[in-house]
Amino acid sequence: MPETVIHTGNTQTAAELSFDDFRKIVIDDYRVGFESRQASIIGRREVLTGKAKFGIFGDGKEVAQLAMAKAFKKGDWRAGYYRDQTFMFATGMSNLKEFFAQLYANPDIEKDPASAGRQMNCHYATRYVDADGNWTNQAETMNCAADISTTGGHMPRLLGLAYASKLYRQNKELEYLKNFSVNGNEVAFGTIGNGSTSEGLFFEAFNAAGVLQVPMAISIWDDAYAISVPARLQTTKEDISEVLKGFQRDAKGNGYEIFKVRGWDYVALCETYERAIKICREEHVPVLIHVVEMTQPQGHSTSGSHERYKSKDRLGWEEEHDCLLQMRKWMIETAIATVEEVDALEAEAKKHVRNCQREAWSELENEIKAEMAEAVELIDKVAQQSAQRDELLGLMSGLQTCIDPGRRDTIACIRKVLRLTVKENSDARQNLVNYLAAEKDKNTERFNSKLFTNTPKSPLYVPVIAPAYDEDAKVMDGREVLNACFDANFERDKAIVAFGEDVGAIGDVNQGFAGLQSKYTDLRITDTGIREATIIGQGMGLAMRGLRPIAEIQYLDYLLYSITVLSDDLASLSYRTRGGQRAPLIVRTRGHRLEGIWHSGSPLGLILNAMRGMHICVPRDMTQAAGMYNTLLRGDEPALVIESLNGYRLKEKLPTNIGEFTVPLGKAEILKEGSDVTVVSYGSTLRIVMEAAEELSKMGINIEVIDPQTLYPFDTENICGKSLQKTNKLLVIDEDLPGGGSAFILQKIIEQQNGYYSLDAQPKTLSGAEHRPPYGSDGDYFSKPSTDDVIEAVYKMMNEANPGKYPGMF
Ligand SMILES: Cc1ncc(C[n+]2csc(CCOP(=O)(O)OP(=O)(O)O)c2C)c(N)n1
Ligand SMILES: [Mg+2]
Repeated sequence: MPETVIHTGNTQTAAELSFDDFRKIVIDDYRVGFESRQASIIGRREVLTGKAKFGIFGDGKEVAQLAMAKAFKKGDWRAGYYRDQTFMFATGMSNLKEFFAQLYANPDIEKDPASAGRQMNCHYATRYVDADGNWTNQAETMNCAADISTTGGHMPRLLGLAYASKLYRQNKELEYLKNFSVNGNEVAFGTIGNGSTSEGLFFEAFNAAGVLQVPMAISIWDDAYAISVPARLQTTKEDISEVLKGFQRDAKGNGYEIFKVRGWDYVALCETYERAIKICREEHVPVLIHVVEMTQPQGHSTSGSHERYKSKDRLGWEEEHDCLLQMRKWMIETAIATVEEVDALEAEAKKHVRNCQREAWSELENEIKAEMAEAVELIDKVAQQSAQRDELLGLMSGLQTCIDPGRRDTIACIRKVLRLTVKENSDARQNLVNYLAAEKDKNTERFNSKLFTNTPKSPLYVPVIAPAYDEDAKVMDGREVLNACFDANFERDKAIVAFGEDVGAIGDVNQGFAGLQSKYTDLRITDTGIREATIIGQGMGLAMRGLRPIAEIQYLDYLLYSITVLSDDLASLSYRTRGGQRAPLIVRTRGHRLEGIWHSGSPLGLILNAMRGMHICVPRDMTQAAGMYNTLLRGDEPALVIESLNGYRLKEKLPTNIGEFTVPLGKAEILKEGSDVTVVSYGSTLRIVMEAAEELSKMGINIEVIDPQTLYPFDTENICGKSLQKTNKLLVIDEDLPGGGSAFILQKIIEQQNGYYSLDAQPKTLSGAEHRPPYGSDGDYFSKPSTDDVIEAVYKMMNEANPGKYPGMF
């Protein structure tokens, strides 16, 4: 079994305490650990008996977490994974009742404040946004960023949480943000399983934290397995801290402090955490604590048993090295507690956990049963007046005898009753219809709400201010308009920072930030390594801690390297905490046509599908982009802004209120009025559409051109649908693949805006080719919509509608 070289520190903590105090602390720790184990055992049973759907628990990881909790202070952050229940209990950020409420998927925020029943069990979060959209005082609370199930997926966010401390310590202009930091003393604690360190995101975040020198403390819970796959197949040398030794700081330069300690050695763990976190907190040096020789008493999760893939030897070793068993032994050997005392504590703990579980279950069950009783009464009345009385009563009694009923059982029963009685018309039936509608609202709130924060601080409520122009307004390159916008905002709001590849010294590859680093320092405008995923994570962590980051992805094509973080973590944050957490990160990038396979991307279909929960802004020029930044920087929701790559050197007029005017999200703009065809497009393609419009008008065809400006939200005032009432013909044009962004737009207009009813002709899309565009201008012409393509597409629609007036062209 594992032979490990262990580094432990000195024994300061224990030595400074009286034996009695020390004893009390240890016994209390053991109680928390033991209760946590009971929660795992009972939790698993609850899944196996069908009361909960899935269970994954922190058994075998308890003792290290007790030690970690001792080093965790107010203001600190955790970003971890599903094994951390003991830590959450020990810090008080969660408790046993909440643990069970989440296991049972209770959608009540009061009962499961982490996710309101939306996340699998052992996915933690503290709430830091109140109902009015105000931040709580994070400096006075212990903080836990909302977990995600994708292993390793939280590492980029962890980097950002740690980086915020660095900014708060080094940038004295941020001292006014007292709710978020005390001189940057906060440590961001990360946890990750040994297997998940194989993920690229782990290595990317690990390297970035070493470069940035941020107070990030990563604990690796190493149980030598990742479900069934052993360390041999996961990690070079089967030992992650051994592999990472090159990161150890030394006389030659910055790096990490690396610790390795056994997961069943309480004393060594306490010493190690105390020493490691002191360095991390005081010196802002990242630390790695590799906790080895951990176990999984109940196997990986409720999905299967580990007896299938662990040898008898391994299972025997795990039993013997169970961390709580070892701690118990040590407590008895060192006279901290007698056998009788520990036995009594354990018996008491078992009872306590059982009670918490029962309460959590009955709280949910009682609510569901009360709702069911109400529904049953209404169904009964319908049945009494129905021709299908017996069948309805049968359904009703089926509902009443349902084992461990859920809300879905009641609602499904009502819907069936209403289907069966569709031809009947009684007051009782109407009452049931009304009841269903009211329940629908409640269930929408429970299960479907808060994709966005929807607080009064939402960017959707930012006042609209039109751009103002002097008569002799300066005409300049688009990039200079943006630059002036960023300058004004950086001046206005000290919490704004921007970073990305080449953003600092040269002010981004297209000069949007040119000259601003020297004006606002490299703490605010900063170069990063080539690491898209952690650029987003860095921004997300900062945004969660009260800063206003603009994270730049150099080209839209490289957004894919960060898509997991955007999709799984950032876009789902508000939803998965039911509004308890937010990260108003602005992601800036540039895209659409320029040149070549990896510099011409416009994958809006992919983006719209992956990033629901973010605003998607597609400005046609830099003035519109500036107005969107002005809006977003005053709101509290995350967004992606895609600037037009080929627009930076086009001339635009500079508004006098460049840092103040706002472009409302979801407000489509009619760029050209017309009566023949409604043409909807966005971004770079609009310039082509406008060129085509001119030529078409010479042919006697008058198109209406609409720029939705943001794809999410899309045209909230139905301007496209209303235009269709006039033209009765719709053409959607973009540069994405066929069926990508244009399909999304069609669905919005045809279905959601009822455009279908205005159509006289088949709605059409004109998109890019199915492959990526070849390099060069010819490649662009033959694979992206051109002016000729637009003219012909419109003309063809006119030809189909009126071949006499518009004869076939070819
Ligand atoms: C990105 C991703 N890939 C795969 C999975 C499926 N999965 C869930 S847990 C797990 C094993 C993780 O092992 P490890 O990191 O060692 O943590 P442990 O469960 O052993 O504590 C896997 C593969 C996932 N949740 N996320
Ligand atoms: Mg593991």
